[in-house]
Amino acid sequence: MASVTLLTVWASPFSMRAKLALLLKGIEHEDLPQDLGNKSKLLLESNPVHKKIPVLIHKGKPVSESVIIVHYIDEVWPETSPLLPQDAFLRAKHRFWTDFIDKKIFDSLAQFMRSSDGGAAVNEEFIQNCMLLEGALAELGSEEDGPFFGGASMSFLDVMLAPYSVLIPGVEQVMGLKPASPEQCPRLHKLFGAVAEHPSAKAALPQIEKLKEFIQAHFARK
Ligand SMILES: N[C@@H](CCC(=O)N[C@@H](CS)C(=O)NCC(=O)O)C(=O)O
Repeated sequence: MASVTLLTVWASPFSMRAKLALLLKGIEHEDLPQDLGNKSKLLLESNPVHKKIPVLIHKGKPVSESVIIVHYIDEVWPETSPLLPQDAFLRAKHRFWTDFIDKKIFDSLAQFMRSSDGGAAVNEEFIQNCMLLEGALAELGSEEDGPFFGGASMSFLDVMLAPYSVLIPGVEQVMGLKPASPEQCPRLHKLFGAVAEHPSAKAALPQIEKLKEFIQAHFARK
């Protein structure tokens, strides 16, 4: 096994985060794609509590949970592309909005995907959550500094959010999600546009067309 190995599923937004952090930092690693319908001994032994991907195995030691994995990567390889800001208050902000993304953005999107009534109410909630995130972008940095939370370069929060740049259009195009408009969330639209152009993100995130096939096969309402 390589010194750095990622147990992964390509369509998982959580896997995408770990992969993107590794690529941003230029860390040599091996991907071990997992079948969640038939979990490997390695996955079960590496993440015995949740039995979920992603898991990062570094020098034989497993680290689970995407947020914890990206923190770990940033701490172990601090010299290239630091992801979290130096300032403790700004670090707290990155952690706060990461928690918001996982608790509010992900949950409202997942609820929309599971809804049996067309999901209009939860779609509205999703848009409101995106608008709160838009406010965070304005609060944490000026547009002149660059499109990302990290200004010109991707930061921790950008890594957390990047998978949504493919997930949202995928769910929009397959399941009819109404995303926040460019008028409602101009900075968020620019951020997603910049993610689509970023070389590491291009390598870490799937093509929207491929993701759409996955969403169609696994989530589309019959
Ligand atoms: N909070 C976890 C979520 C990871 C997660 O939900 N992984 C899913 C795939 S997207 C999984 O492994 N599911 C397998 C299962 O639930 O049995 C993280 O951030 O890493």
